[in-house]
Amino acid sequence: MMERQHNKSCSIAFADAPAESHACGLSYCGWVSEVKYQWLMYTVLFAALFILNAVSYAETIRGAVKLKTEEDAGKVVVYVEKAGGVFIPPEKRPIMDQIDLIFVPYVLPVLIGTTVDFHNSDDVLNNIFTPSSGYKFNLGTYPKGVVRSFTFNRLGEVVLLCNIHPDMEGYIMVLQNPYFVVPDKRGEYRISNVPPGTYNVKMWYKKNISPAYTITVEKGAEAVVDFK
Ligand SMILES: [Cu+2]
Repeated sequence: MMERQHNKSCSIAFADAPAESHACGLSYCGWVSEVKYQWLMYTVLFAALFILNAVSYAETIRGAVKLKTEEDAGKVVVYVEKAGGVFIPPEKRPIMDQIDLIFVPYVLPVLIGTTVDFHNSDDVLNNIFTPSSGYKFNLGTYPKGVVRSFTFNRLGEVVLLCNIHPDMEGYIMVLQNPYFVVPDKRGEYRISNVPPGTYNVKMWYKKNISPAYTITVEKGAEAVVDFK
């Protein structure tokens, strides 16, 4: 076994190393391995703290929406009216399905430019059309398993109807930025990673839009907006 000499000038840590810990192997010294292990642990610890910090203190808009029933939760969209920046529509297309003669979800908020896939999960034919101004599309009548798509390039609400089943009604909400969310069943919502700035926050609920709440999101902080 070769004894490996430490260069005392290489670092303070080396110079302070206890002599008895210098039992060395052919290529690595056990004490050096121990120091490396400690540095690795420190690196992992700092990385974990950094990630935890980023998660805990990322800018967020959160709050609650007062709902009459749990079912209403899926009929609400909370969104930032306008935000600066260039926003790329998601590659993964969101889905609007038809299940038991109901549009699912009731409302699908999307970033402008998003292509939505329209499914039919029913054993019967369904149709999708809209009379909403600016679109007036009809995707036709099609059976289970067929998927048709549409790209939404105009802002605002798009009502979805089925010309076979008059009770069917759903909505696409086309929004200017990706800072939107459908609250959970308790009416609570959280919009994460909103850049610091001042925004108008609104709530859409069954065709109605609330007045705007103007809030300022500070760096590393949360802004709370409750809709009553
Ligand atoms: Cu239908």
